[in-house]
Amino acid sequence: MNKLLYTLAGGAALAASCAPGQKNARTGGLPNVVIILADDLGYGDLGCYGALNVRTPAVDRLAREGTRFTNAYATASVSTPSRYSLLTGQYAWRRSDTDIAVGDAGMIIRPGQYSMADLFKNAGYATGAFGKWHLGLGEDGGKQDWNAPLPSGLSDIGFDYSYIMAATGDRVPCVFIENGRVVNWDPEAPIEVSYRQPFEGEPLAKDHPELLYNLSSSVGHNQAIVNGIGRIGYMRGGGKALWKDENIADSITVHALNFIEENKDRPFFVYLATNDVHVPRFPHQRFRGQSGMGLRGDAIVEFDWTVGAILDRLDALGLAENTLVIVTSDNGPILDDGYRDQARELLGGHDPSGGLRGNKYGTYEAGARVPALVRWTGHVPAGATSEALLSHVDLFASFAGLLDGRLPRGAAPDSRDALEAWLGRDPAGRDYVIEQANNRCLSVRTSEWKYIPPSDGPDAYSWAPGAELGYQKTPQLYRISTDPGEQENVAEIFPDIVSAMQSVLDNL
Ligand code: NG6
Ligand code: CA
Repeated sequence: MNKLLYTLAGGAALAASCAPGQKNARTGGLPNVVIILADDLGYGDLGCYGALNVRTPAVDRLAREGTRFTNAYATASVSTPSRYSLLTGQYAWRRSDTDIAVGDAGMIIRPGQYSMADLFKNAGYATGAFGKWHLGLGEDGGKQDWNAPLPSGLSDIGFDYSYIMAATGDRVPCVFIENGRVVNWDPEAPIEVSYRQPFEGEPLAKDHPELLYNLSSSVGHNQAIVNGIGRIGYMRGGGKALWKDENIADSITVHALNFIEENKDRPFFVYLATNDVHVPRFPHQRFRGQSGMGLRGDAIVEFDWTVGAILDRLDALGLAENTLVIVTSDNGPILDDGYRDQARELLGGHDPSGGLRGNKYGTYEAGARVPALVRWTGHVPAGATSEALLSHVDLFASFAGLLDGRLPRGAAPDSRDALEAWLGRDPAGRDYVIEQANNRCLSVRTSEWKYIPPSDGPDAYSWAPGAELGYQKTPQLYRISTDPGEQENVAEIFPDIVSAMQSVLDNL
């Protein structure tokens, strides 16, 4: 066995030998857990990661009071598979139905599948989900009746309470759903949704640019029009239930704050997935102009406001010390994601990728390497930076270790207990991390190398102008330790490393 493989095998054995009980003894009592998951927030988009122009004082405060990670990974460079893995501890590519979901997809995490919310609920926590869901709802994808309680939803996978958007800001239905029912449902305007055909009499964005009074589309987003913005998918009705994009962050944050307040006397788990900074970027008026980078920069300011509101409420309730807070992102950044919001033109030197190569969708580092900050006073080193290799897929088993909870057979099959690394105490972390691109190409990252296997796929997507995908017909190997920008492909110089890395993939 060559050295690399030996190390990989040794690492896995080590992880398996840690008994969860020891973890609990080391950490003491059980904290509340709050995960704040940004959308499309890049590795370089926060002040504490070197952002220019935009100020992010709340997240920067977390960096001072907790640990900031420089090698933390979402499992995928797009949303649905990334979120699926985080919440189930299973790699999304093991299933065929986990790619970017349409807005009327049926539930992807099946009732009966053991989710991260189940883990916390079974440990006595109150569990709440807020914001972007994008993992399907209901039993009958494409045929849900949005005018009635959905037959299955987040309460079937462990969430006591949920206040969510079904999919993304740019996909219909453009309504909030609270515990499986549309919020402010309007009997005068029953909701119809289709991803197949338009509804007669409903104007479409592609035919009526004059109706796009808030934001115009650059690519796609040319079907339903809601709030003066074109969307993906057809929709009719909604009336009073339709969201206003400028209020989305407020709605999500206030519901999370209320949940925290209501559950302040018992342990709680909050999964808060912001709409920021996904398209359509349309932050509230009070954030406009604050970054000097237009709507995308102002959406980062709005994201930071959400983080600050949560931290302030934890302080006010005296819960700051006993709450483990994680801030991270579902995947990397993209500038033009289908709306004319001048994200690229107004950068003013800011680099959303923080010096990494690539972007959302692709195989290169900026696709899945994301900001990650963890604060748990007294347990996580304050003001520290950790280079440990981390993957979101491990949060599940790490929390199980924290809770001393045993997992049912088959639960979270790809998740390893990496609690010590996530708490900033193990400087190494994983032996390798898997990064999934939008075409399902799986790359392997170790502390020294990044391997991208040959894969089919276009050089570019017509629907994501300017995005670099990195799909190539020949192997790519980068010595990431000395070439963090993935500039020099050394696959031909190190064939042994290529085959060792490929065998990691073959043995997954
Ligand atoms: C793409 C959308 C993009 C975004 C993405 C999913 C177009 C042209 N592009 O198809 O705007 O919604 O899907 O993003 O429609 S994610 O962060 O939820 O994965
Ligand atoms: Ca995303």
